[in-house]
Amino acid sequence: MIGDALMGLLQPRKTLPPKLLYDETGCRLFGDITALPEYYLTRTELSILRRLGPSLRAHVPAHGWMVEYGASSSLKAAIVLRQLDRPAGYIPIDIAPDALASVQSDLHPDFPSLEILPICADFLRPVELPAPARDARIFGFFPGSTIGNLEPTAATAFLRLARATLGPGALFLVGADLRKPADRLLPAYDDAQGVTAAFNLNLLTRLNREAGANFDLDRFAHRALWNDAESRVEMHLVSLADQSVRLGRQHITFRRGETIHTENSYKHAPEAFDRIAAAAGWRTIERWTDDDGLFALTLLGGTPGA
Ligand code: AVJ
Repeated sequence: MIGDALMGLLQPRKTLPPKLLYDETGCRLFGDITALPEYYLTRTELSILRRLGPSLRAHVPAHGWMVEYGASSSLKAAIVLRQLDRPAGYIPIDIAPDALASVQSDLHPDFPSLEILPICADFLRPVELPAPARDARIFGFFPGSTIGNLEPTAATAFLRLARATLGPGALFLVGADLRKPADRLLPAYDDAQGVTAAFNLNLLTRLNREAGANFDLDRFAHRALWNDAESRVEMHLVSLADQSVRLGRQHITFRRGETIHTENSYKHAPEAFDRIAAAAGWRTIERWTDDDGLFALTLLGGTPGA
């Protein structure tokens, strides 16, 4: 972890890997973010998922297996599984072993005959499905707009990898936030209560605790900005002074106003999303959005030969 952090902080334009945001406190704060009035993403995605019903069932074969990328809670899986035709199995993939254990124990009572085989892994690396799922009809599920954290080339690489994991006949339902005016986007990443600020700044608290750093939390501030050319919201931590910070044995200097770029949230227009998916061998079968066009769930299927 120190290695990852240090590498980013020694670049001319300082960055920290977004996955470091999600320690225990970070996960709790992100949970708080999803309930904020300004953070429309989670609540909008849930409303779309709840209404998929027959239109999803028309595409997904009975007795299939669902594979979920980034399964940190059972909420969305339960909503989707309930709308599928007698699903046989469910494979949640997540890096957090505790989250996986509670997903399994939360789902079991409601789906007693569903075979649940969790995989603890970083889904940006190749994952092999367990034997019972190998000859099954596979339905991949990647909710939450997590794909928006990835630059377009990385998103394509991920989707290509997912296609290899899920197999040529698989379907893949991917949630992604849509492009929209900055005055709607920015409050979602810079809320009035300061929860997102606490989430971003917690990264420094974590480095102080786990990487022997001495960031002064009063000398950095949260900043969210809309990068229109890249079509993404960026989170930064701005240095409020000229200062030097220790990280392990290194000293890192900051000029006043210099930032550490901590996260990107890409907002793809539907055509842009389709292009990214097509470059990875997927074609768009159907797309569901809310009435306000805030968020999209896109059902992908394989392109023959790709
Ligand atoms: C978990 C990546 C979907 O980008 O909206 C929320 C993370 N960062 N507020 C997002 C996040 C700041 C979130 N994702």
